Amino acid sequence: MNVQYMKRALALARIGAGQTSPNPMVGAVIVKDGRIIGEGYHAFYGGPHAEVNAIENALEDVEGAEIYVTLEPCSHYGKTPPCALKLIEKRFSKVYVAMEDPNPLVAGRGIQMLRKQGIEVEVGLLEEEARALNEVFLKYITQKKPFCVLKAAMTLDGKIATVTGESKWITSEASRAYVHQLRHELRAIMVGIGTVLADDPALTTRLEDGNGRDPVRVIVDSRLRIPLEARVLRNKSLSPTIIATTDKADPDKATALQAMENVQLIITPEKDGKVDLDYLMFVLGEQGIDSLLLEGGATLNASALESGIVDKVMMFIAPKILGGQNAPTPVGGKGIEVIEKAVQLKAMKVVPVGEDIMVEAAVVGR
Ligand code: AOF
Ligand code: ZN
Repeated sequence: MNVQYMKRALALARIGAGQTSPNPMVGAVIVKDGRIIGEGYHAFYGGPHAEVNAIENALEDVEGAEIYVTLEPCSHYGKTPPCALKLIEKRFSKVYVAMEDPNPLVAGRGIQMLRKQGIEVEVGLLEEEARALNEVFLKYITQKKPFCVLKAAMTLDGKIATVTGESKWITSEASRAYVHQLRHELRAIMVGIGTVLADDPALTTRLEDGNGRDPVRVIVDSRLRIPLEARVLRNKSLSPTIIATTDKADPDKATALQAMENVQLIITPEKDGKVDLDYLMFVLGEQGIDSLLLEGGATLNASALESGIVDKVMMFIAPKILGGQNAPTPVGGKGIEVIEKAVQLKAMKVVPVGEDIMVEAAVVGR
């Protein structure tokens, strides 16, 4: 057993980032006599699975070889036949699996199939890394709701804008580039109407190489205050803009918006006079949106945390201090009164990004 081979398989899997959704990123490495003889990964949604690509790329006969796969080989007939069968057919001697596939269609059956045919299977090598890599897939395949990342950029004293509302630019160029990479990798981006009225953002992906994929833009606007000239409605993007509103909004405005090219309306029931975010996540999930970057604004961030839709937070912190009693912070709303009821986070990680730091943590479900 060699951890390095699984590390390599995880690195291969990552190459598929942004291309495989809503399917997982998967990598595979074939080892014979202590040498890597084949490598593969799942390159794009609907394409061949990692194991098949690795076998295809192998430089020698794979019979008797070992294979390291970051996800349990599948057992179902989907867009491709089961990979577990392929491994049996090719007479692999041993399969190292980082984690079981949470897809209800697989869920241990792939491992079972292999073992039944006398192939040794070892599960759990670098499992934690594999789970982190596919955190989006893990949530989406089991709950059919998007994995939601709350992102905010602030000063060291926790301000997301000055007292006069100026927020361009708090963090460095490096942090902004990081965020554009996130916009490319996650399927949707969500902001509140307050942000649209204040900044008129385009919410597109701008990567240096120009190859970014735009996220689906979701604007939470319970009273349809969005101006018809807003950039998110006008700029040409291959991704649609979704306006999430309630049945209390002006029906004429709704009709006008619906008539616009590339614009879609989602009407949710009212919750405390606002869009029901949990219901919205359900509808977005139904549309195949597996992941969402919440670039909130204080009010929407508070509602999102309160309604329990947030899975992860990413706080970019710049080496600046702004002060100001009334300068906004990333989470507004009414606030929580007792520390005991705070939103709990775990697995906190600190990543230096240019001259800033990024603090990342998972929300502990309540
Ligand atoms: C992938 N790539 O390398 C592996 C996957 O729709 P299908 O037929 O491509 O099947 C998708 C399911 O197959 C996916 O949800 C996961 O459970 C399993 N494994 N999927 O896209 C891969 N190994
Ligand atoms: Zn497969």
